[in-house]
Amino acid sequence: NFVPQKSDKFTFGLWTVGNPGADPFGGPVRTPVTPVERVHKLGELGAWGVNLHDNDLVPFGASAQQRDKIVSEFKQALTDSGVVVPMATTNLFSHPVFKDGAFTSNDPKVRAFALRKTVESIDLGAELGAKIYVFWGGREGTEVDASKDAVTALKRFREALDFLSEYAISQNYGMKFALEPKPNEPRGDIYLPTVGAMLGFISTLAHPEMVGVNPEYAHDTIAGLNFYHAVAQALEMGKLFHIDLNGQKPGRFDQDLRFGQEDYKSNFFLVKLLEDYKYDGPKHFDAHALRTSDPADVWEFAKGCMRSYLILKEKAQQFNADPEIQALLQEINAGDAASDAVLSAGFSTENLAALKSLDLDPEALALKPLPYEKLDQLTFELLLGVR
Ligand code: GLT
Ligand code: MN
Ligand code: MN
Ligand code: MN
Repeated sequence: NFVPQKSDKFTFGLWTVGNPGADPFGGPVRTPVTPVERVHKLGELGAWGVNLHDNDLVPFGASAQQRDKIVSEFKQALTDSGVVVPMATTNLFSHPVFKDGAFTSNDPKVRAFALRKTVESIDLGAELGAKIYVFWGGREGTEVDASKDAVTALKRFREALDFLSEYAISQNYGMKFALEPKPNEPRGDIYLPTVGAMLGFISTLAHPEMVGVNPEYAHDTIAGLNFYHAVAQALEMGKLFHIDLNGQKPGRFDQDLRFGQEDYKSNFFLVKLLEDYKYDGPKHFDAHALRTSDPADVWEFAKGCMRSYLILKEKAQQFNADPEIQALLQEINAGDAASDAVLSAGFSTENLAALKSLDLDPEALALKPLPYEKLDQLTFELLLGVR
């Protein structure tokens, strides 16, 4: 039970299971195993894929010869382990050159450098088979708003994305882009901080059809937003290209905890959403083990992410099959044929007349029982395994 299968499409970033446990107050606490070893172990544990930044695999500044050697060894590991690379991305945040942003830097040379690095990283992703390319604008923001014009910053970000879309199309890579919002950290404020902001921005791009979002549980939760609602909007728009699952307490620094570690109820509604609406993309765990973990515990972390998802998936099936819960939902959602017909027919002179002639008594409607206390308690009991 709860054994991950390839068909679950669980993925991890090389940077997640390779996280050495450093934080702003202390250095690394464990020596990560090599990318090749990480891939083998992920394969053993039942993960479907591994994702990477260019520099998770090829160190910044490596020669072409070094790059080719590293990449060919990595490809061999992928073949041997049966693990695929569904998503790739660029590290545009670690090197000091990006300290004031990459695509939105005021310095055109920095912007050009970021663009060229991303072109090369897209090539690497394509070579490894990635069909999704993520853009997380970690340093695209400010602490000092006098330093950058926010309108100009958006224009620069668009310029870069349009260039890169055209590039990927010109190479026939068949790639889709997924933009990942985050409100803050490492910058004081990051541009396009929410899923909704990204969705709005996408409609202004040259190739909106190839661009969607990569929402992350922790990023919305830091800001106190309802992640389930944000993901639902992206999904409803056909823009949920990728998802980053993890754990996070609201109002804190970016914790990137194991999926399922915090707020079971919101994790449950998230998993239920993905399952009920048959989200078919990768389920990426963008998280890392606690700083207190030793190397063995890192793999417990990875197993835990996948197992928690599968447990919540079973709970969603149980919820959908629970007679008492379903009866309540039916009661709450009971329709009225005449009103439904008017609401779904759209505007016309005849339908406007039909709307006006509906028998609608607000006093009576307000008395309709909404037993949400009961419903939420049943949900709680189901999740805690006492139903
Ligand atoms: C970094 C960030 C994540 C992004 C990764 C992709 S890197 O770990 O915190 O949320 O998804 O660039
Ligand atoms: Mn992420
Ligand atoms: Mn995060
Ligand atoms: Mn993070």
